[in-house]
Amino acid sequence: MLVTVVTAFPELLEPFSRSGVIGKAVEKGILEIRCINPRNYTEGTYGQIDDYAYGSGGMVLMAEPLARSVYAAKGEGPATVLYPGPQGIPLDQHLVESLAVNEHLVIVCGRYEGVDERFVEECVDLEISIGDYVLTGGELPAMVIVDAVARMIPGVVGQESAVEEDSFFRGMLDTPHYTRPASWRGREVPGVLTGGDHEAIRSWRRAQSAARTSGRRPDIIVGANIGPYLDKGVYVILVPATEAIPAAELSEMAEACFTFGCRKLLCVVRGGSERKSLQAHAGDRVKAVSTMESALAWIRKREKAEMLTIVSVGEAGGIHWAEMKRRALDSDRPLVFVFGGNETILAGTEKEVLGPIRGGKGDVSLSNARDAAVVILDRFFGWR
Ligand code: 4HQ
Repeated sequence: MLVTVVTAFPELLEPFSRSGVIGKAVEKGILEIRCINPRNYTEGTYGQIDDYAYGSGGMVLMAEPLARSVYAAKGEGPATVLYPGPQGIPLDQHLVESLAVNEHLVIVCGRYEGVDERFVEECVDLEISIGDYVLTGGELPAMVIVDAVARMIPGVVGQESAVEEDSFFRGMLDTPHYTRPASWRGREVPGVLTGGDHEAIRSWRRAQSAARTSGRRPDIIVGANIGPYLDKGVYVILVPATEAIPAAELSEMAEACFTFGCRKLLCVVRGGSERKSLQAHAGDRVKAVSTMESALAWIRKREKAEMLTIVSVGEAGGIHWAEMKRRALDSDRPLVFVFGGNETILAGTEKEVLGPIRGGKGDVSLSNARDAAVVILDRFFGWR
Protein backbone atom coordinates (compact mmCIF):
# COMPACT_ATOMS: atom_id res chain seq x y z
CA MET A 1 0.00 0.00 0.00
CA LEU A 2 1.13 3.52 -0.80
CA VAL A 3 0.21 6.37 1.53
CA THR A 4 0.92 9.94 0.48
CA VAL A 5 0.62 12.48 3.26
CA VAL A 6 0.11 16.07 2.16
CA THR A 7 1.63 18.12 4.98
CA ALA A 8 3.51 21.34 5.59
CA PHE A 9 5.39 19.50 8.37
CA PRO A 10 6.76 16.30 6.80
CA GLU A 11 9.34 16.02 9.59
CA LEU A 12 6.52 15.04 11.97
CA LEU A 13 5.89 11.87 9.94
CA GLU A 14 9.52 10.82 9.79
CA PRO A 15 10.08 9.05 13.14
CA PHE A 16 6.69 7.37 12.72
CA SER A 17 7.63 5.98 9.30
CA ARG A 18 10.96 4.68 10.58
CA SER A 19 9.99 3.10 13.93
CA GLY A 20 8.25 0.07 15.31
CA VAL A 21 5.79 -2.10 13.43
CA ILE A 22 5.18 0.61 10.80
CA GLY A 23 8.94 1.06 10.27
CA LYS A 24 9.25 -2.73 9.75
CA ALA A 25 6.40 -2.72 7.20
CA VAL A 26 8.11 0.11 5.31
CA GLU A 27 11.43 -1.77 5.45
CA LYS A 28 9.77 -4.91 4.09
CA GLY A 29 8.21 -2.93 1.24
CA ILE A 30 4.63 -3.83 2.25
CA LEU A 31 3.97 -0.15 2.99
CA GLU A 32 5.36 3.01 1.44
CA ILE A 33 4.87 6.42 3.06
CA ARG A 34 5.57 9.53 0.97
CA CYS A 35 5.13 13.15 1.94
CA ILE A 36 4.19 16.05 -0.30
CA ASN A 37 4.66 19.59 1.01
CA PRO A 38 2.04 22.03 -0.30
CA ARG A 39 4.69 24.76 -0.04
CA ASN A 40 6.24 23.24 -3.15
CA TYR A 41 2.96 23.65 -5.04
CA THR A 42 2.12 27.33 -4.44
CA GLU A 43 1.01 29.81 -7.10
CA GLY A 44 3.01 32.91 -6.19
CA THR A 45 6.67 33.35 -5.39
CA TYR A 46 6.21 33.74 -1.65
CA GLY A 47 5.33 30.09 -0.98
CA GLN A 48 2.09 31.16 0.65
CA ILE A 49 -0.19 28.27 1.64
CA ASP A 50 -2.55 29.93 4.13
CA ASP A 51 -4.61 33.09 4.31
CA TYR A 52 -7.17 34.87 6.48
CA ALA A 53 -10.58 33.21 6.62
CA TYR A 54 -13.50 35.18 5.18
CA GLY A 55 -15.87 36.19 7.96
CA SER A 56 -13.61 35.20 10.85
CA GLY A 57 -10.17 36.19 12.04
CA GLY A 58 -8.54 32.78 11.70
CA MET A 59 -6.27 31.26 9.09
CA VAL A 60 -7.13 28.52 6.63
CA LEU A 61 -5.05 26.56 4.13
CA MET A 62 -5.63 27.74 0.56
CA ALA A 63 -7.36 25.45 -1.92
CA GLU A 64 -4.92 25.63 -4.84
CA PRO A 65 -1.66 24.44 -3.21
CA LEU A 66 -3.56 21.54 -1.61
CA ALA A 67 -5.32 20.61 -4.86
CA ARG A 68 -2.04 20.67 -6.78
CA SER A 69 -0.45 18.53 -4.07
CA VAL A 70 -3.27 15.99 -4.36
CA TYR A 71 -3.00 15.88 -8.17
CA ALA A 72 0.76 15.42 -7.85
CA ALA A 73 0.20 12.64 -5.30
CA LYS A 74 -2.27 10.85 -7.56
CA GLY A 75 -0.16 11.10 -10.71
CA GLU A 76 -2.00 9.03 -13.29
CA GLY A 77 -3.30 6.39 -10.90
CA PRO A 78 -6.40 6.16 -8.75
CA ALA A 79 -6.30 7.05 -5.04
CA THR A 80 -8.69 7.61 -2.15
CA VAL A 81 -8.27 11.08 -0.66
CA LEU A 82 -8.87 11.51 3.07
CA TYR A 83 -9.13 14.70 5.08
CA PRO A 84 -8.84 14.29 8.88
CA GLY A 85 -11.04 16.73 10.76
CA PRO A 86 -13.44 16.76 13.72
CA GLN A 87 -16.38 17.18 11.30
CA GLY A 88 -15.59 13.87 9.62
CA ILE A 89 -17.22 10.51 10.11
CA PRO A 90 -15.85 8.77 13.21
CA LEU A 91 -12.99 6.35 12.58
CA ASP A 92 -13.73 2.82 13.79
CA GLN A 93 -12.43 -0.65 13.00
CA HIS A 94 -15.03 -1.17 10.24
CA LEU A 95 -13.87 1.97 8.45
CA VAL A 96 -10.23 1.01 9.03
CA GLU A 97 -10.81 -2.36 7.36
CA SER A 98 -12.61 -0.83 4.42
CA LEU A 99 -9.72 1.62 3.92
CA ALA A 100 -7.21 -1.25 4.02
CA VAL A 101 -8.33 -2.48 0.57
CA ASN A 102 -6.97 0.67 -1.14
CA GLU A 103 -3.74 0.58 -3.16
CA HIS A 104 -3.14 4.29 -2.59
CA LEU A 105 -4.39 6.57 0.18
CA VAL A 106 -3.76 10.31 0.11
CA ILE A 107 -4.16 12.00 3.49
CA VAL A 108 -4.37 15.79 3.52
CA CYS A 109 -3.36 17.41 6.81
CA GLY A 110 -5.06 20.66 7.74
CA ARG A 111 -3.76 23.34 10.10
CA TYR A 112 -5.26 26.27 12.02
CA GLU A 113 -9.03 26.57 11.38
CA GLY A 114 -8.84 24.02 8.58
CA VAL A 115 -8.82 24.16 4.80
CA ASP A 116 -10.83 26.03 2.17
CA GLU A 117 -14.10 24.10 1.88
CA ARG A 118 -13.96 24.24 -1.91
CA PHE A 119 -10.82 22.08 -1.81
CA VAL A 120 -12.74 19.48 0.20
CA GLU A 121 -15.60 19.54 -2.31
CA GLU A 122 -13.21 19.29 -5.25
CA CYS A 123 -10.67 16.73 -4.07
CA VAL A 124 -11.66 14.88 -0.88
CA ASP A 125 -13.43 11.52 -0.92
CA LEU A 126 -13.86 11.14 2.83
CA GLU A 127 -13.57 13.38 5.87
CA ILE A 128 -12.55 11.33 8.93
CA SER A 129 -12.54 12.24 12.62
CA ILE A 130 -10.38 10.31 15.06
CA GLY A 131 -12.37 11.58 18.04
CA ASP A 132 -14.37 14.40 19.58
CA TYR A 133 -11.56 16.79 20.50
CA VAL A 134 -9.69 19.51 18.68
CA LEU A 135 -6.03 19.17 17.65
CA THR A 136 -3.75 21.78 16.06
CA GLY A 137 -3.17 19.84 12.85
CA GLY A 138 -4.09 16.76 10.84
CA GLU A 139 -0.68 15.05 11.11
CA LEU A 140 -1.45 13.04 14.26
CA PRO A 141 -4.79 11.85 12.84
CA ALA A 142 -2.94 10.93 9.61
CA MET A 143 -0.55 8.76 11.65
CA VAL A 144 -3.46 7.20 13.54
CA ILE A 145 -5.19 6.30 10.27
CA VAL A 146 -2.00 4.92 8.70
CA ASP A 147 -1.19 2.90 11.83
CA ALA A 148 -4.64 1.32 12.13
CA VAL A 149 -4.97 0.64 8.39
CA ALA A 150 -1.43 -0.73 7.97
CA ARG A 151 -1.89 -3.37 10.68
CA MET A 152 -4.75 -4.81 8.62
CA ILE A 153 -2.39 -5.52 5.71
CA PRO A 154 -1.23 -9.17 5.76
CA GLY A 155 2.36 -9.46 6.97
CA VAL A 156 2.42 -6.22 8.95
CA VAL A 157 1.64 -7.73 12.38
CA GLY A 158 1.83 -11.33 13.60
CA GLN A 159 -1.02 -13.18 11.96
CA GLU A 160 -2.36 -14.95 15.07
CA SER A 161 -3.35 -11.80 16.92
CA ALA A 162 -4.55 -9.84 13.89
CA VAL A 163 -6.75 -12.42 12.23
CA GLU A 164 -8.11 -14.33 15.22
CA GLU A 165 -8.76 -11.49 17.65
CA ASP A 166 -10.22 -9.19 15.02
CA SER A 167 -12.67 -11.67 13.51
CA PHE A 168 -13.71 -14.13 16.20
CA PHE A 169 -13.31 -11.80 19.17
CA ARG A 170 -14.29 -8.67 17.34
CA GLY A 171 -16.46 -6.03 18.91
CA MET A 172 -15.55 -6.74 22.53
CA LEU A 173 -12.85 -5.22 24.74
CA ASP A 174 -9.56 -7.02 25.28
CA THR A 175 -8.69 -8.85 28.51
CA PRO A 176 -6.04 -7.62 30.96
CA HIS A 177 -2.47 -8.78 30.29
CA TYR A 178 0.37 -9.55 32.72
CA THR A 179 4.06 -10.40 32.54
CA ARG A 180 6.83 -11.14 35.03
CA PRO A 181 7.32 -10.71 37.91
CA ALA A 182 4.35 -12.72 39.21
CA SER A 183 4.33 -10.49 42.28
CA TRP A 184 4.93 -6.76 41.82
CA ARG A 185 4.69 -4.20 44.64
CA GLY A 186 2.24 -6.38 46.48
CA ARG A 187 0.06 -7.00 43.42
CA GLU A 188 -0.25 -10.59 42.23
CA VAL A 189 -0.90 -11.91 38.74
CA PRO A 190 -4.34 -13.64 38.80
CA GLY A 191 -3.69 -17.23 39.90
CA VAL A 192 -5.54 -18.82 36.98
CA LEU A 193 -2.98 -17.39 34.51
CA THR A 194 -0.04 -19.06 36.26
CA GLY A 195 -1.90 -22.34 36.86
CA GLY A 196 -1.34 -23.88 33.41
CA ASP A 197 -4.97 -24.98 32.91
CA HIS A 198 -5.51 -23.66 29.40
CA GLU A 199 -9.25 -24.23 29.32
CA ALA A 200 -9.57 -22.34 32.63
CA ILE A 201 -7.41 -19.52 31.21
CA ARG A 202 -9.58 -19.21 28.09
CA SER A 203 -12.70 -19.16 30.25
CA TRP A 204 -11.22 -16.50 32.57
CA ARG A 205 -10.16 -14.30 29.65
CA ARG A 206 -13.61 -14.56 28.05
CA ALA A 207 -15.24 -13.59 31.35
CA GLN A 208 -12.85 -10.63 31.77
CA SER A 209 -13.62 -9.36 28.26
CA ALA A 210 -17.34 -9.75 28.81
CA ALA A 211 -17.32 -8.03 32.21
CA ARG A 212 -15.16 -5.14 30.98
CA THR A 213 -17.29 -4.59 27.89
CA SER A 214 -20.53 -4.81 29.84
CA GLY A 215 -19.25 -2.39 32.49
CA ARG A 216 -17.30 0.12 30.39
CA ARG A 217 -18.75 -0.01 26.88
CA PRO A 218 -22.30 -1.40 26.99
CA ASP A 219 -22.87 0.54 23.74
CA ILE A 220 -20.59 -1.75 21.71
CA ILE A 221 -22.38 -4.91 22.86
CA VAL A 222 -25.18 -3.92 20.46
CA GLY A 223 -22.97 -4.82 17.48
CA ALA A 224 -20.96 -7.70 18.94
CA ASN A 225 -21.38 -11.46 18.73
CA ILE A 226 -21.69 -12.51 22.38
CA GLY A 227 -21.54 -16.22 21.44
CA PRO A 228 -17.81 -16.68 22.10
CA TYR A 229 -18.23 -15.12 25.57
CA LEU A 230 -20.90 -17.49 26.82
CA ASP A 231 -19.61 -20.43 28.83
CA LYS A 232 -22.91 -22.31 28.65
CA GLY A 233 -25.08 -23.45 25.73
CA VAL A 234 -27.73 -21.64 23.71
CA TYR A 235 -31.11 -23.26 22.92
CA VAL A 236 -34.23 -22.31 21.03
CA ILE A 237 -37.71 -23.52 21.95
CA LEU A 238 -40.39 -23.12 19.34
CA VAL A 239 -44.07 -23.14 20.23
CA PRO A 240 -46.05 -23.41 17.00
CA ALA A 241 -49.27 -21.39 17.06
CA THR A 242 -52.13 -23.58 15.85
CA GLU A 243 -51.00 -25.74 12.97
CA ALA A 244 -47.82 -27.82 13.10
CA ILE A 245 -44.66 -26.69 11.31
CA PRO A 246 -43.58 -29.13 8.56
CA ALA A 247 -40.45 -31.15 9.39
CA ALA A 248 -38.54 -29.78 6.41
CA GLU A 249 -39.18 -26.21 7.47
CA LEU A 250 -38.16 -27.04 11.02
CA SER A 251 -34.83 -28.59 10.00
CA GLU A 252 -34.11 -25.50 7.87
CA MET A 253 -34.78 -23.33 10.88
CA ALA A 254 -32.54 -25.55 13.03
CA GLU A 255 -29.81 -25.04 10.44
CA ALA A 256 -30.17 -21.26 10.81
CA CYS A 257 -30.10 -21.55 14.61
CA PHE A 258 -26.95 -23.70 14.37
CA THR A 259 -25.10 -21.09 12.34
CA PHE A 260 -25.68 -18.74 15.28
CA GLY A 261 -24.14 -21.28 17.67
CA CYS A 262 -27.37 -22.72 19.05
CA ARG A 263 -27.11 -26.32 20.35
CA LYS A 264 -30.67 -27.57 19.79
CA LEU A 265 -33.98 -26.45 18.42
CA LEU A 266 -36.75 -27.85 20.59
CA CYS A 267 -40.25 -27.87 19.16
CA VAL A 268 -43.36 -28.34 21.29
CA VAL A 269 -45.73 -30.84 19.64
CA ARG A 270 -48.62 -32.05 21.76
CA GLY A 271 -49.86 -35.12 19.86
CA GLY A 272 -47.75 -38.26 20.37
CA SER A 273 -47.86 -39.53 16.80
CA GLU A 274 -47.16 -36.08 15.29
CA ARG A 275 -44.20 -35.78 17.65
CA LYS A 276 -42.74 -39.16 16.61
CA SER A 277 -43.21 -38.39 12.94
CA LEU A 278 -41.62 -34.96 13.31
CA GLN A 279 -38.65 -36.39 15.20
CA ALA A 280 -38.18 -39.01 12.50
CA HIS A 281 -38.06 -36.45 9.68
CA ALA A 282 -36.57 -33.25 11.11
CA GLY A 283 -33.04 -34.52 11.88
CA ASP A 284 -31.07 -34.47 15.12
CA ARG A 285 -30.67 -30.72 15.37
CA VAL A 286 -34.36 -30.70 16.21
CA LYS A 287 -35.87 -32.25 19.31
CA ALA A 288 -39.63 -32.73 19.46
CA VAL A 289 -41.06 -32.43 22.97
CA SER A 290 -44.60 -32.66 24.36
CA THR A 291 -44.65 -29.59 26.61
CA MET A 292 -42.73 -26.46 27.45
CA GLU A 293 -41.92 -27.96 30.86
CA SER A 294 -40.34 -31.06 29.32
CA ALA A 295 -38.31 -28.85 26.96
CA LEU A 296 -36.94 -26.83 29.88
CA ALA A 297 -36.32 -29.98 31.92
CA TRP A 298 -34.36 -31.53 29.03
CA ILE A 299 -32.10 -28.46 28.74
CA ARG A 300 -31.66 -28.17 32.51
CA LYS A 301 -30.52 -31.81 32.69
CA ARG A 302 -28.16 -31.42 29.73
CA GLU A 303 -26.54 -28.24 31.04
CA LYS A 304 -26.71 -29.14 34.72
CA ALA A 305 -27.56 -25.50 35.42
CA GLU A 306 -30.48 -23.13 35.80
CA MET A 307 -31.17 -21.27 32.54
CA LEU A 308 -31.89 -17.71 31.56
CA THR A 309 -35.17 -18.05 29.67
CA ILE A 310 -35.81 -15.26 27.18
CA VAL A 311 -39.31 -15.10 25.79
CA SER A 312 -40.21 -13.24 22.62
CA VAL A 313 -43.95 -12.90 22.22
CA GLY A 314 -43.89 -9.66 20.25
CA GLU A 315 -46.14 -7.85 22.71
CA ALA A 316 -45.73 -4.36 24.13
CA GLY A 317 -43.65 -3.98 27.26
CA GLY A 318 -40.66 -6.19 27.88
CA ILE A 319 -36.95 -5.48 27.84
CA HIS A 320 -35.15 -3.96 24.87
CA TRP A 321 -33.06 -6.57 23.04
CA ALA A 322 -29.81 -4.63 23.60
CA GLU A 323 -30.35 -4.62 27.38
CA MET A 324 -31.31 -8.29 27.26
CA LYS A 325 -28.10 -8.99 25.39
CA ARG A 326 -26.09 -7.33 28.16
CA ARG A 327 -27.97 -9.35 30.80
CA ALA A 328 -27.38 -12.55 28.85
CA LEU A 329 -23.66 -11.76 28.76
CA ASP A 330 -23.57 -11.06 32.51
CA SER A 331 -25.68 -14.04 33.53
CA ASP A 332 -23.22 -16.95 33.23
CA ARG A 333 -26.21 -19.22 32.52
CA PRO A 334 -27.37 -21.30 29.53
CA LEU A 335 -29.61 -19.19 27.29
CA VAL A 336 -33.00 -20.40 26.18
CA PHE A 337 -34.94 -18.39 23.59
CA VAL A 338 -38.65 -19.11 23.39
CA PHE A 339 -40.50 -18.12 20.21
CA GLY A 340 -44.18 -18.41 19.52
CA GLY A 341 -46.97 -19.18 21.94
CA ASN A 342 -47.92 -16.55 24.47
CA GLU A 343 -47.01 -15.62 28.02
CA THR A 344 -49.50 -18.03 29.55
CA ILE A 345 -47.55 -21.10 28.42
CA LEU A 346 -44.69 -19.95 30.62
CA ALA A 347 -46.78 -18.82 33.57
CA GLY A 348 -44.91 -19.86 36.69
CA THR A 349 -41.47 -20.27 35.09
CA GLU A 350 -38.84 -17.68 35.75
CA LYS A 351 -38.33 -15.73 32.50
CA GLU A 352 -37.32 -12.46 30.91
CA VAL A 353 -39.63 -10.98 28.30
CA LEU A 354 -38.24 -9.27 25.18
CA GLY A 355 -39.94 -6.16 23.88
CA PRO A 356 -41.17 -6.07 20.29
CA ILE A 357 -38.81 -5.45 17.38
CA ARG A 358 -39.32 -1.88 16.28
CA GLY A 359 -38.93 -0.45 12.80
CA GLY A 360 -40.80 0.72 9.74
CA LYS A 361 -44.26 1.93 10.64
CA GLY A 362 -44.10 0.70 14.24
CA ASP A 363 -43.64 -2.71 15.77
CA VAL A 364 -42.50 -5.16 13.14
CA SER A 365 -44.91 -8.04 13.00
CA LEU A 366 -42.99 -11.28 13.40
CA SER A 367 -45.93 -13.61 13.75
CA ASN A 368 -43.86 -16.24 11.99
CA ALA A 369 -41.72 -17.72 14.78
CA ARG A 370 -38.97 -18.63 12.33
CA ASP A 371 -38.57 -15.01 11.22
CA ALA A 372 -38.61 -13.85 14.82
CA ALA A 373 -35.94 -16.40 15.77
CA VAL A 374 -33.58 -15.41 12.96
CA VAL A 375 -33.95 -11.68 13.65
CA ILE A 376 -33.39 -12.07 17.41
CA LEU A 377 -30.54 -14.58 17.07
CA ASP A 378 -28.82 -12.25 14.60
CA ARG A 379 -28.97 -9.42 17.14
CA PHE A 380 -27.34 -11.59 19.81
CA PHE A 381 -24.92 -13.62 17.71
CA GLY A 382 -24.39 -11.74 14.48
CA TRP A 383 -21.74 -9.03 14.36
CA ARG A 384 -21.89 -5.82 12.43
N1 4HQ B 1 -8.00 18.35 13.64
N2 4HQ B 1 -9.93 14.10 14.04
C1 4HQ B 1 -8.10 20.73 13.01
C2 4HQ B 1 -8.64 17.48 14.48
C3 4HQ B 1 -9.04 16.11 14.04
C4 4HQ B 1 -9.79 15.19 14.79
C5 4HQ B 1 -7.43 18.05 12.34
C6 4HQ B 1 -7.82 19.72 14.10
C7 4HQ B 1 -7.67 19.11 11.29
C8 4HQ B 1 -7.61 21.45 10.80
N3 4HQ B 1 -8.75 15.51 12.89
N4 4HQ B 1 -7.38 20.44 11.79
N5 4HQ B 1 -10.31 15.35 15.99
O1 4HQ B 1 -8.94 17.81 15.60
O2 4HQ B 1 -9.30 14.29 12.89
